[in-house]
Amino acid sequence: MDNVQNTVSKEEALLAKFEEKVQAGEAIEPRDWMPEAYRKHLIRQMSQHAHSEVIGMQPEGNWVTRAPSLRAKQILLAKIQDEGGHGLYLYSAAETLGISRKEMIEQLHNGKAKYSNIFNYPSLTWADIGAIGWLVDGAAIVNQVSLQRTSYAPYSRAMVRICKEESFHQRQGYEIMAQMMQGTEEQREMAQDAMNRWWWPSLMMFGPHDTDSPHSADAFRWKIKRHTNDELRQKFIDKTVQQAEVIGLTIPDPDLKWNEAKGCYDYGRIDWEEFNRVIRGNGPCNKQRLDHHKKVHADGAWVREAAEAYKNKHKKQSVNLN
Ligand code: FAQ
Repeated sequence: MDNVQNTVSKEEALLAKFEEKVQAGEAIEPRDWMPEAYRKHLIRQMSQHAHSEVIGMQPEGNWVTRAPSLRAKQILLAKIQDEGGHGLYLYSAAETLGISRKEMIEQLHNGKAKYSNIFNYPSLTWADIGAIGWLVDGAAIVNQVSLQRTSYAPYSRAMVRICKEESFHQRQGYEIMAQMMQGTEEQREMAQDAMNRWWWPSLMMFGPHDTDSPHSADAFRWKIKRHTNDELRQKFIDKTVQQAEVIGLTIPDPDLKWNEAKGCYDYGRIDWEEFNRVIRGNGPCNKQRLDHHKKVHADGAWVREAAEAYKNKHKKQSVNLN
């Protein structure tokens, strides 16, 4: 009985110290004690984030062979490669929480882990590549700038690096849209059509409204989140409306209106039924995205086996030398 009580009071003391540290704004490192719920919360969010980066390569990959110039192709290739790199930083950061990359991929494949709603839409024209860079990376940056100060240190460090690259991504997308808006009537229509299709799903990227966000309370208590879903969504809207105006694009929202009293834009109703349908696996491209990931993952098994064999060979050699 004494032993049980000792363990309980030791656990309570550790929890109190952890909460104190988080409240003081100190970062949590992998070797620090942390409550199981904090660890699980981070694994959920970080693995979802990593999967999003990697699955997010697919809609853009669709246009590599059809980029309209060598310059455009080089830029797009570099961007897609960056996204793969972001996935790798994030998987590595999540592994410090005691989950393996293999387990995370299994959870993606069996539907236990999600990835961002946005990557379940098709990229139909070259203007979609502009819209993805400008709107999707634009939304991702707003969210990730805030996550640079998240309480878990490996996640925060990954975010600092990722944000630098995302700014370049956002600009390449905006450049494509700006160029198309200076082009022919058909090109302008193509850019507006891409804007119409990507605008609302981009707003959904920030997650449900604060009143319907079950994870936010813990995320704030533990300083994983620094701003709410709605605050970040508003920030993105206010920034993007002006950028659209400059190049002559119309935001597809008849209720969008500057609110002088609040100092921000009011916007129309987001279709949460669509959001829920998409994140539950029934969006236009969910099956295609997951099937492709599964196939490529299986095709790459020999690379993982070769890397493992190489590592083991070197381990043996260094043991022999000692
Ligand atoms: N998509 O209680 P909350 C990128 C789920 S990277 C799908 O508010 P939370 C770069 C949520 O998981 C984009 N599901 O959750 C790029 C939860 O369900 P669960 C990825 C979503 O975690 C560009 C339920 O709804 N970025 O784009 C989404 O507190 C171009 C309730 O939600 C990140 O992942 C969604 N959008 O807040 C790459 C950022 N939103 O898990 C390639 C890090 C919510 O209980 C090309 N993540 N859900 O089954 C976050 O900041 C947060 O996780 C939020 C959601 C804000 C996304």
